[in-house]
Amino acid sequence: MVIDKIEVFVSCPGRNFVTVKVTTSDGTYGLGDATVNGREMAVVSYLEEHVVPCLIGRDAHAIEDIWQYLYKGVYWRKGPINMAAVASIDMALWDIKGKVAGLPVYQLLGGKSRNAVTLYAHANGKSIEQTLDNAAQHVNNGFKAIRLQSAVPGLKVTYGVLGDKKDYYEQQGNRPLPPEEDWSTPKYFAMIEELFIAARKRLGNDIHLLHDVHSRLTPIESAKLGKLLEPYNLMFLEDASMAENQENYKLIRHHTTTPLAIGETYNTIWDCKDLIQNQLIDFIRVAATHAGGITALRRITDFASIYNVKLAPHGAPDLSPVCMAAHMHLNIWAPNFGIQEFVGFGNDELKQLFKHDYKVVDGMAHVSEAPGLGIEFDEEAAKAFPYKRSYLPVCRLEDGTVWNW
Ligand code: CS2
Ligand code: MG
Repeated sequence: MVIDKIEVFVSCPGRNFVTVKVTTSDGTYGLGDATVNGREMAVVSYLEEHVVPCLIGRDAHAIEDIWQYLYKGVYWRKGPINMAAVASIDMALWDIKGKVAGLPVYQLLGGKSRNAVTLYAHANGKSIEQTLDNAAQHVNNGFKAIRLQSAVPGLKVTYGVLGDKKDYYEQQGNRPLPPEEDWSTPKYFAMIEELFIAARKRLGNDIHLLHDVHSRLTPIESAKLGKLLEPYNLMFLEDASMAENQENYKLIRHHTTTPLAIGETYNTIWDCKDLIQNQLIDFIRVAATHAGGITALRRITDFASIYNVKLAPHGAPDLSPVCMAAHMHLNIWAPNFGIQEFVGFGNDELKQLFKHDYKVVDGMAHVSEAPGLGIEFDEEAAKAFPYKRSYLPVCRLEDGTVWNW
């Protein structure tokens, strides 16, 4: 059974997705996600020009060899564009292997470690009250873990808080140039403790609370924030600071017992290695699409388990439903699974294009029993939603300095 055809589809059902379909000589096909938010066409060209021609005629079962061929074999290792291309092929090959075996992918990984996958929902708001109203709604719907983000008074825009637009930020397709946002650390510090004081009062102590800083703080400011939030018992504080210099997290770690999470932009095990082996974080937030697929996430997860670090995959809507399906199989298998971020795929266009087979009940995902990944993509319907150039915002301090987004 050899690889016969590889097709790359770019569609915009509310936001852009790059979907890869690998078809074998016996007609079996598998799907992969290659979406790199705001840089979609770079991956398409990398796949079509440099990856696809090398794979036609290769054994579709040789997942590990193909992974190594695309990683070690290319000289230019790592990087988001390269690794998203590797990831999409890898996911599609696992999908195919499962279909041929007649088994869901989690069975090929070693079977279930739990009954269902715990999810965390997002609660955003223009005010603390609105954030907590949204959080209370998630609790009513059965969620046991919620990420809280609230607008910072005095800033023009706050990430994830959209005023009267209902959609999550990244679901707004068609931003032909990057919008800009402002940031002030003092204004943020004036709000943030109030959010968690009010959250514990309103939601009690049984709900897991999480928060994403989007790397806006320096390490010493992150250390201060971690200490400040200790009384409110967060499940984790995400992306407090950048960790291009992984030493940054030593400083944060030495000052606080608030659990730390990072990894959504990481592309390989090397990006997480020092943080994991020095036990500077508690959750690793890699995504199958951005860190090299199921093969790579399985390896990172096993490595992390030795150091008591749990898997908490990135789950923003810029990862397609194909990636989320792959995560579900990893999550139900991983002995050191922590939690899955889950914003959902609300819009109707998107539901027309992608059909997944897992079910969400009371904030838990019940994983697909269909052979392979349990995901379908309607390539005919996709034609009605062509690519639209769109960017994430750029962040600036109030004096105009470009800042971390
Ligand atoms: C966020 C994302 O979900 C998260 O944790 O950090 O919304 C992130 O900003 C986007 O995925 C960027 O594309
Ligand atoms: Mg994040």
